[in-house]
Amino acid sequence: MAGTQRYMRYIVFALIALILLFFISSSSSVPSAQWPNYTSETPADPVGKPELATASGAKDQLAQPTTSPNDAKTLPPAVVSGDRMNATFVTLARNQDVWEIAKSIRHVEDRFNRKFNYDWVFLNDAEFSDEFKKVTTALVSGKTKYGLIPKEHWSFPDFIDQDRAAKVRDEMKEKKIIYGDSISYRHMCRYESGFFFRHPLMLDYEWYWRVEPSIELYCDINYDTFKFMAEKKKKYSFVISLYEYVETIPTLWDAVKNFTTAHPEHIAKDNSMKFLSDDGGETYNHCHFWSNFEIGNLNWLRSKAYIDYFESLDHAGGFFYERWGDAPVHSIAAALMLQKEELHFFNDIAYYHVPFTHCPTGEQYRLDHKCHCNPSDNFDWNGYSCTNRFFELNDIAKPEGYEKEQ
Ligand SMILES: Nc1nc2c(ncn2[C@@H]2O[C@H](COP(=O)(O)OP(=O)(O)O)[C@@H](O)[C@H]2O)c(=O)[nH]1
Ligand SMILES: [Mg+2]
Repeated sequence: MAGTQRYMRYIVFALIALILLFFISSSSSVPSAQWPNYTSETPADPVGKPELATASGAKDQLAQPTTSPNDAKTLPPAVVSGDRMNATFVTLARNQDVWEIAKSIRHVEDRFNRKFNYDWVFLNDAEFSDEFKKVTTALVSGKTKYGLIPKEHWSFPDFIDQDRAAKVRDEMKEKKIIYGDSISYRHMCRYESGFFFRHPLMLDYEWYWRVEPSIELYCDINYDTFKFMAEKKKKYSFVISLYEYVETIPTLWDAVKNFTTAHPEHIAKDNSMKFLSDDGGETYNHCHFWSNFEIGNLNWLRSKAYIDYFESLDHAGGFFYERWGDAPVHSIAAALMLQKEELHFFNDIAYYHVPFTHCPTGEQYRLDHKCHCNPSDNFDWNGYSCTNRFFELNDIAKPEGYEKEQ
């Protein structure tokens, strides 16, 4: 009996010891994993912060604040509060462009529009497919609208001599001029020059931002660019400028001069002729703003001045007898018919359209806005860019650090 009692006592002791051990092991002597607190207002400071016992790499990062530059303390609200402008994105595309425009949308949404939720208008000379609509609607945070281009805006005007136009296409093909033999590219350039802003879906809006398939944005844009345009009284903007292929526009400047002679009332007094010409307007230097990116004012494009300009050029026939691009057509209009203060260069919108990159000059800006472009790819200060002229004509100081990028 005494032996059994002793045996029972051993079992009770062993049980108590086990329970005590369990409590000790689950108490503070072994630290539990904790997330660092990024919500405080002061920059991440390792002193007094709980240690990360689970990941030694993360612990090292906290010990060296310089290696942890993301001191955005709180996540910004998902959507910026306040009013919106009467603005939309606009894309001209074919159904087969769906996956390339999907990439562009993703860039635009991630860097800008998820915070603003602006609408997006898609235009096409054929009906959009269900797939195109489904994919793009899923990606855009604002409303999406799909428009069919009326036939008369995407065909040869009756004053065009078909034989002459066909001959030009053959010659340009021989000379290997890019898109030289393409009919659809010519309709596209003419449409972007004179019609997209008059499409019924676009009539609801005052501001547009043009987006093409396969473009990229490299920095966060944390303000409403449309509001900026309105508040600063801007009408047209660009990120990349360059020289046009001469072979595509041999008589464009003559047509422009005919227009300015016929309509001197449409020419702005304080214009940007110096951007276009080095001899006071006698000849064109071929500088233009690259129109695959544009943020601009639709009312300006719908104005009598611009419509007179477009109709005058259209009747000159160069969209078909040459291969006039919408970039020089828009640029010449903006440079001559707007006051120079109404044009804007968005240094802060980091952009890529094959083959050129605009990566903002200024390291601090790039770091603050989480840019992922390589500054050595920046085209602005390259000899083939016209952006330098824009700075000189407007007498504005070039961004700090530009010399290093020349
Ligand atoms: N609907 C439609 N869109 C077109 C056509 N050709 C070009 N585009 C669009 O017009 C824009 C310019 O065309 P793109 O091929 O990018 O020309 P590039 O940038 O000058 O090489 C893009 O938004 C294209 O999606 C066409 O035949 N039909
Ligand atoms: Mg393109």
